[in-house]
Amino acid sequence: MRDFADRSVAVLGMGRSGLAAAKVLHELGAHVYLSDSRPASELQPVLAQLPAGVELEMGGHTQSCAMVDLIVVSPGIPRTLPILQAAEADGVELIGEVELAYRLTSTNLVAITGTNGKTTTTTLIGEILREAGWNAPVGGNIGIPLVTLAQQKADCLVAEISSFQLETVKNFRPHVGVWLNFSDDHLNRHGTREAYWGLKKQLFTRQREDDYAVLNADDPAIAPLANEMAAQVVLFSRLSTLTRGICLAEEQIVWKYASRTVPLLPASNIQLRGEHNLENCLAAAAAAVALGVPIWAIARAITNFQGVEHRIEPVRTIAGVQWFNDSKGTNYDSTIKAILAFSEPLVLIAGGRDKGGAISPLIETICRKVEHTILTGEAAPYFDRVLRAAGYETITLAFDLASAVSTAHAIAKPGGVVLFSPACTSFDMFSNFEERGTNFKALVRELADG
Ligand code: UMA
Repeated sequence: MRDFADRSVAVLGMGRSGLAAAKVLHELGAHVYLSDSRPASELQPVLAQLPAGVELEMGGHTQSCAMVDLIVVSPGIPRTLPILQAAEADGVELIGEVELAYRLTSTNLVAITGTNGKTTTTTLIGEILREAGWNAPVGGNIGIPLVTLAQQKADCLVAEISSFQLETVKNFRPHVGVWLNFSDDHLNRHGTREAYWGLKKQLFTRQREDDYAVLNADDPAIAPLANEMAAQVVLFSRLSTLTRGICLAEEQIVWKYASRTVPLLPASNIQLRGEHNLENCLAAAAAAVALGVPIWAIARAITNFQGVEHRIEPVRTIAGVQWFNDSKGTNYDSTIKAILAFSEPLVLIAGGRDKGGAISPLIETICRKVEHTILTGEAAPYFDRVLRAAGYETITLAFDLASAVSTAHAIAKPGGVVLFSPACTSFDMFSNFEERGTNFKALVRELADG
């Protein structure tokens, strides 16, 4: 499976994933054909990063990219693309970069999926393992593409895995799989909630009895799977006292196994806001105990963990108003969780490109918890309409993020919070959520103190 010498491989997409796959395959001696739908004029910075010998196609994917032994497709490109469907019908194997990474690595994988909290939990698991002295590089859907890490010598690899990446796995089998939570997301790509759920489940379907499935016992879409896993199940729960697994007892995070209750750390040690972040910590602790990490390392890493950029990230306090950047709030559920993390009077800035799904829980949460909502981006008229239909009227429409920030500055009162949590993707106005969040923070830093 690891022998790619002299095989012809088409890599679709010249983004982070495709570039990484093309480089690794080229190093392994494959004939690489790299194809992107964007024209050459937009790809100049990318071309400079490519090794000589990689064959290029730009401005679209032609039949040539299907006349190969193997196609490696980037996660942003759906496998429903006609050229891909035709190639598969002709017997060409189609995989994603994560599957390629799996075929190249001999290291155990810890893979984290879920609708929300993936990045926080993945980063925290990496921190716990680092604290314990493990060499455990972190990547996948965040940061470094998994294929870049695949051939490194390591104790294990820690990877955030998205539903997009799970569309194109075949053999992928993590030693520890974590499923954090499940709610409507990416329906514009996957079509139905069931299809999206089925993709997430892919993380566990090839696991064996010496592997571990870390599952959220509180999530009705996930908990029933505990009875059908081939892997050993480690449950975590914020809401119930489990007989086995990671849960809360007398305000401690505890690990229950074989009739024993082992305290890990006081829940109050967690620095991150929100019940969802408590769940992320429980999940990370569950993955760590599955891996046999010492308790002191789990406790110390969780205690010291300050969260990741763009997730309820404190930006600054101006005249008694705290500002938070939650640009990674790219779906309704994520924004609901961010809103619920605050008890202070709240001004919310939301909007971007809507991803669809059941919006009423978000509307209900805004009506109940948010004093004033500032809407921007493509979704603004739709959010405005559904909020007003629910009887909520403290809304301001902002032309762009800069005017949203200055409006929030004028409205928020001392003791309050301004939360930027879009509930939408950034693609209407920015390249990605990182650029959007960085932009927001720059705008907030420019505000006058008084
Ligand atoms: N492209 C084509 N043909 C098409 C469509 C796109 O050639 O039909 C090209 C684009 O012109 C572009 C490239 O494909 O050059 C983009 O590929 P991509 O969208 O897969 O993006 P990458 O830069 O390769 O980043 C991908 C992940 N992106 C997506 O899943 C959309 C990154 O996750 C991931 O970090 C990276 O691989 C490395 O693993 C980002 C993301 O938004 C963070 N993920 C989604 C999310 O978290 O919600 C799933």
